[in-house]
Amino acid sequence: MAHLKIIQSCVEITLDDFKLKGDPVKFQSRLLTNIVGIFFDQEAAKKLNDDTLVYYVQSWMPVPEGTTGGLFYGTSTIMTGKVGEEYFMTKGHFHLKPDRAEFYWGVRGEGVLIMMDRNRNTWGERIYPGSLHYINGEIAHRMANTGQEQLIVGACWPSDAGHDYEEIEHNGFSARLLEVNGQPVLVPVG
Ligand code: M6P
Ligand code: ZN
Repeated sequence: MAHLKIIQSCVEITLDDFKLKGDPVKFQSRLLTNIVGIFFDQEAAKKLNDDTLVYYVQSWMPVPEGTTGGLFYGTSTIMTGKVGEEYFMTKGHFHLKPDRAEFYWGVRGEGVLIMMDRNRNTWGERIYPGSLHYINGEIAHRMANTGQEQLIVGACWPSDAGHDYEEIEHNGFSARLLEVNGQPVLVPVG
C-alpha cells in the first residue's frame, strides 16, 4: 500500500455498456456447442451453427476463488436468438454455499432472470436497464434475452459462493422461458 498516494484502480467500467477494462479481467465465452444440452429443442439446435455465440462473461476476481469475505464482479452479455421457441440463456447455477447471495442489475436490453428454489418452484423477474435483483443464496439463477438487442447484466457475488452447475445440468429448471404468441412465458417442463 503506497502511503498517501492517490492511485487508479486496475479495473474500470465503461459506463454506457458496463464492459470491464483493465487487468486482470477474465473472459469466458459460451458457444452453442458448449451448452447445447440446456435447450429443449435439439432438432432446432442442429439447424444452428455450433459456433454461434450465446453469451460471454467478463469478470474481475480480485482475490482467489474461495476466499472468505471477498467479492467478485461480472458483466454477462447474452446475444439475441432462440433455439426453437426458447430464448438464448445462460447455463444457470446454484451456489455451492447456500448462504452466499448475489446481486444482478440490468444494464442494456431486455430479459428475464429465471430463479428456482430447492423445491423446484420457478419464477422470473423482468430485467431492463436499471432493474436490480437480489438473489438469495439458496436460489438457482439464469438469465434469458427476450429483447431485440444484446442483454447486458452486471453481477456481484461473494468470492466463496462457488458455482454448482451439476444440479441444473442433470435436472434443469422446472420451467422453460419460451416465446408464446410473441411474449416470454414460463412453461412448466413435462
Ligand atoms: C454472472 C455471475 C457469474 C456467472 C455468470 C454466467 O456474471 O452470476 O457468477 O458465472 O453470470 O452465468 P453461468 O455461470 O450460470 O453461466
Ligand atoms: Zn451466482
